[in-house]
Amino acid sequence: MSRSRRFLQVLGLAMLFPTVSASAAVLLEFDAAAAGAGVTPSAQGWTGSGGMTNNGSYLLQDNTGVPGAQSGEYLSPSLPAATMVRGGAPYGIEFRTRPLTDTRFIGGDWPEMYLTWSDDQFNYNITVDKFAAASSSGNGDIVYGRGSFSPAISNIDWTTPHTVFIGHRGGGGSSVFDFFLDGAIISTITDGSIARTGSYARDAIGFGDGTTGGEDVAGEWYFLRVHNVNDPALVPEPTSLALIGAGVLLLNRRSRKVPSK
Ligand SMILES: [Ca+2]
Ligand SMILES: [Ca+2]
Repeated sequence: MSRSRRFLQVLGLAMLFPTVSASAAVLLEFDAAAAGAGVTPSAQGWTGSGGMTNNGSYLLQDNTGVPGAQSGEYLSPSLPAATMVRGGAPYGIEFRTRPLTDTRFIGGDWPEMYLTWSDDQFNYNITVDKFAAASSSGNGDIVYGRGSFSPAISNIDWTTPHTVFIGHRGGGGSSVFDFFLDGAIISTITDGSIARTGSYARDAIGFGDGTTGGEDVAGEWYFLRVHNVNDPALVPEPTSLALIGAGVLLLNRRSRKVPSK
């Protein structure tokens, strides 16, 4: 390959995908579609009480038709120690989801459809909520807290699934979490607002229905990932990779017209 052609390709990559870090990596993942129908996180090293079904598109969390209140959650394999450190290195927790029934605005119901993780000092949790606190219709939110149901992302139309990305930024011994919805930054919450005592899912994530109390919630979980970057713009998406491929092809075609030196 000529130097000019190589230069054109590198230039093309830089133009098509300017912000991707070469070191961006997925640290752990469960992707329902990639796993395939019938395959649950239990088959990929996740633990927990489980109980969801995979239809080939998403994991279905639904015990609403079962008499009495149930629980069923998954805990990911642990990442290397100190992957999640308060005030430490970037990480991002990404998941695509859709609640099918509402989480009540009642303190003990926060784990009915939740996601949780812990760093070296604290445990954190968010709840997927079909309708905003105290509402039984309209749009919903992603809330944090246990009883306060404070919104990190509001006014989500859950008639379709959405992708949530929680980016960890550390510095000066403390952390903030940037909340993104479908790639757009929505809010930044300080660690102390979300932090709870506890170490469940340390250097890991857990998700699902974590309580046998309250009222069960049904919902869809499409994929869950932990990244070593804290901004979804730094995560290569399959569509972007396809664009790169198309760009390189185009440059290859064009470069045939450039005489070799
Ligand atoms: Ca609600
Ligand atoms: Ca439950």
